Order: sequence, then structure tokens, then C-alpha cells
Amino acid sequence: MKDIKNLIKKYNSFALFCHISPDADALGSMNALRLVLKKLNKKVYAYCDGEVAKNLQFLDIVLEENEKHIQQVDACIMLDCNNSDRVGKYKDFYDNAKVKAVIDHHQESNYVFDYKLIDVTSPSTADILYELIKTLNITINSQIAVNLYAGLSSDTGGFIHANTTSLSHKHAYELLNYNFDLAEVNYQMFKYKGSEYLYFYKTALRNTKSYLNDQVYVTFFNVRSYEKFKDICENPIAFSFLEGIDGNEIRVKILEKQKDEFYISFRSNKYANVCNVARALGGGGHIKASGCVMSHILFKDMLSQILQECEKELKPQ
Ligand SMILES: [Mn+2]
Repeated sequence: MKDIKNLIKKYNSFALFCHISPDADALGSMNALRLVLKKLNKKVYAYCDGEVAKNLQFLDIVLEENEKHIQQVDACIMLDCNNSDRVGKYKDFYDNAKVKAVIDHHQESNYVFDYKLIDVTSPSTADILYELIKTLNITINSQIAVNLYAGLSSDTGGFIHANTTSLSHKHAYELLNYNFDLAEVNYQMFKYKGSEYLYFYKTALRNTKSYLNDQVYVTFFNVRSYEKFKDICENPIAFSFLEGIDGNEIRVKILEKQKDEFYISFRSNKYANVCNVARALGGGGHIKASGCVMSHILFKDMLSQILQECEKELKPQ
């Protein structure tokens, strides 16, 4: 933490970056730091390769488009990622920065930074940043607080994922003292859906079939339905409405992104190791979330291979 404090003390102008397909932790952390640096009378510009989703407009983030500032600032800070591959179209700018810094909670890459604050045990970048901000001599206002709250609550799925700690709750408890509309923020982050979701859910339910005594659900989007709901299909939480149904252990999502090319992802509920399933089919991932690609195969052959591998990971009933 000292490292980044020195960086902030030493330099006067900064460019901030977060990862592509930005979530609330990426945008919220970046915007909170932008506001803090402004309070410290620093020049600061925030860059992001990607749209701010409609439901994150409440963060009131100000993004800079003009790239010329990047070459002029003293230092560049990357947030919620730790490799320049993750900042999309700003990669070359970041690679050529005079001074490179990072604040993050993801598994470390080999990328070399001059200033570094990475804590892989932290549930969010916002949690790390909040601890840092508390040591700086500034008054936190409600806008800074709401950006930090958005980041830390988003990465814990609203304080329900296994990464949630007592510290997450402590930080939230403290930030709630800064008077922002909590119900509205939670609505935007955890409930809001575009109107097209009704049609997406109808299609998804129609295309979900249950196997192996309801222990495995398979949802299939063929080329046509994938094209129709592409954006929603790519949202990892769009299919979470199938999560937690009693008796179900594995959820399989198959997206036919091109004719005969199937992008398959696996999620397990409590115990099944779906990394083994994906590996057996040429992919990989984590114990509870994994994926693979299968192509030029008959659907029924693919399905029987998938179910065969899933069955190996299920407890005998
Ligand atoms: Mn994060």
C-alpha cells in the first residue's frame, strides 16, 4: 500500500484504465480513484475500452476519449486487471507509459509494474482501494462511497458468493454512512434487466432439458436463437435463473455460435467437479465453472458424450 501512496504523492497527473467488458468493480474502482485524485488536486483521465452498461449509469463515470493525454501524464494506473492485454484498445498506450502502476485482486500475471498493489485474497478491487483511500487525507463523499459500494457488492454477487468476508460487510457498513440510495443501487445492480429478457427466458426455458434424474440441465441455443439473443447469452449471469433448484447439480449451456460450432459451459451447484468434465472434452477451467468447444459433431453424439462425462462426477443416487 505504501508503494501506491508514494506514487500518488510523487506524481501530479494520471491516466486510469480498467478491463474490457467492464463490470461494476472495474468501473466503480476506477471512478472512485478518479474522484479521489481530483480531490488531491491531481490531473486525472479515465479510459475504458467498452460501453458503460445502462444499469451502471448511476456511477456517474466520466470517461476520457482523447488519447493524447495518455502520453502526457506522469503515470498510468490499471485497475481490476494486471496485464495490458486486458485494457483492449489502450494496450499500446499502457505498454509505453513512463510509469506503470496497478491496483487489483486477480491472480498475478508476469507483467512488470513500477508500482503495485495486488491482493489476490481480496474479494474486489474496490475493497483494496477503500483501505487505501482511508489512509489518504481526504473526505470521502457519497459519490466516492457509491462507486466503492458498487464494486465490492458486485464482485461478491451482492454478498452471497463464497468470496464474501466479514470485511466485505464491514466496508459496506462503513460506506453506507455516506448517504446514497441503497435500494436504488441494489435494484440497478441486481434486479434490472432489459425488456428483451422476457423473450430470452421464454426461449431459454423452452430449450432447457433435464437429464440423469434432473441432476443435469442442458440449455441449448442454436445458431438462430443465439444470434437473436447474442448479448444476453454472453452475459455469464443470464442463465443463473436455473441455479439452486433442488436436486440439480450440473448446468450445461450450449451456444451454437456458428453452424456446427458449439461453445459449451458447465456450472456445478455444490460438489461436482466440472473441470474434469470440460477437460475430458478438450477444454478446462475451474472446479465449479468450466468450458469447452466442440465442433463438427452431431448434436445427439455431443450430448451423449457430455452426459457420460457429467455422470462420472455425480454421486450415485
Ligand atoms: Mn474485480
